[in-house]
Amino acid sequence: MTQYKHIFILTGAGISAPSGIQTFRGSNGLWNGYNVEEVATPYAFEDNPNLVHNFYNDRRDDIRAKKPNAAHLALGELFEASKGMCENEIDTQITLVTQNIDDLHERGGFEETIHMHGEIFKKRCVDCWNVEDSNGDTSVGDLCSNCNGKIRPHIVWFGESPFDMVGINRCLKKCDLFISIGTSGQVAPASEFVEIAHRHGARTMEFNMERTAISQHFDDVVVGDVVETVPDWVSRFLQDYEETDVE
Ligand code: BJW
Ligand code: ZN
Repeated sequence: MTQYKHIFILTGAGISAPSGIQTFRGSNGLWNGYNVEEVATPYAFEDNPNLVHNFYNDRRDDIRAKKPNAAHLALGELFEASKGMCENEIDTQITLVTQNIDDLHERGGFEETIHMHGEIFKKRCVDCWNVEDSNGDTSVGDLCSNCNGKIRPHIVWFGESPFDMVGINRCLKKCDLFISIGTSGQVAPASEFVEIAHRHGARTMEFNMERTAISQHFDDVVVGDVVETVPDWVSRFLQDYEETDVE
């Protein structure tokens, strides 16, 4: 396993599900009575900003009370090893891109997580794009401290461009191992990452509770709960590294 020089990890709602954060496309695709496909759009925010603010206020309260699980912590350990911040030092660059808007990767130790769909603990101005931390509720009356423009959640809705796509594409093309964890593969462009990485020569692995709509694109599919499969893979990866180092 140690031949990998650059690992790209993509995570989705399934990694935070064991922490108690609901996924999007479970049995009925509802989040506490809200339909994500209807509420997570710029049109919904135009038509009914109160509803959208309340949706994210509820989610923020929910997420604040949750804790990182064993899968987040295992990836945090991998991050520390890649930075030489612990006894396991690895000569592998790790890029972690999450579709999740929660902060459980950061709280689990992966400090440089890229949030392609935004962050629930940030808000921004619709006019000047001034981004600020947002720990409390937001509402229609909130105005930008920079230009008095309207405030919205710093979230990527359907039809909007995900963040950091230039850097993400660069990393996808140069990684030699692509890993997808806990995502259904139903939302583009994240659903296309595996094919890009594969086309550029990467080995590809999927970790999910069940086979997904895109499982056929992966070299290896690991079916099971991420709290078991991810720590297991990370510990084997680090152990393998140590053994190769000793030789
Ligand atoms: C476990 C587990 C355990 C559970 N162990 N596994 C037709 C019309 C209009 C638009 C489109 C269209 N066709 C395509 C589009 C594009 C559109 C899209 O893909 N729509 C589809 C729904 C059809 N995409 C966009 O609009 C995106 N923008 C875009 O494409 O811009 C163009 C562009 C591209 C490239 C460069 C520049 C420009 C934007 C997408 C924004 C997505 N936003 C959301 C909501 C905001 C965030 C939030 O509020 O939280 O992001 S939608 C929602 O889905 C959320 C998620 O990040 C995203 C992905 O969901 P995820 O993470 O995969 O969750 P689930 O619930 O689907 O799956 C969970 C998985 O976990 C399951 O597989 C379980 O089995 C597994 N699991 N527990 C292991 N314990
Ligand atoms: Zn502003």
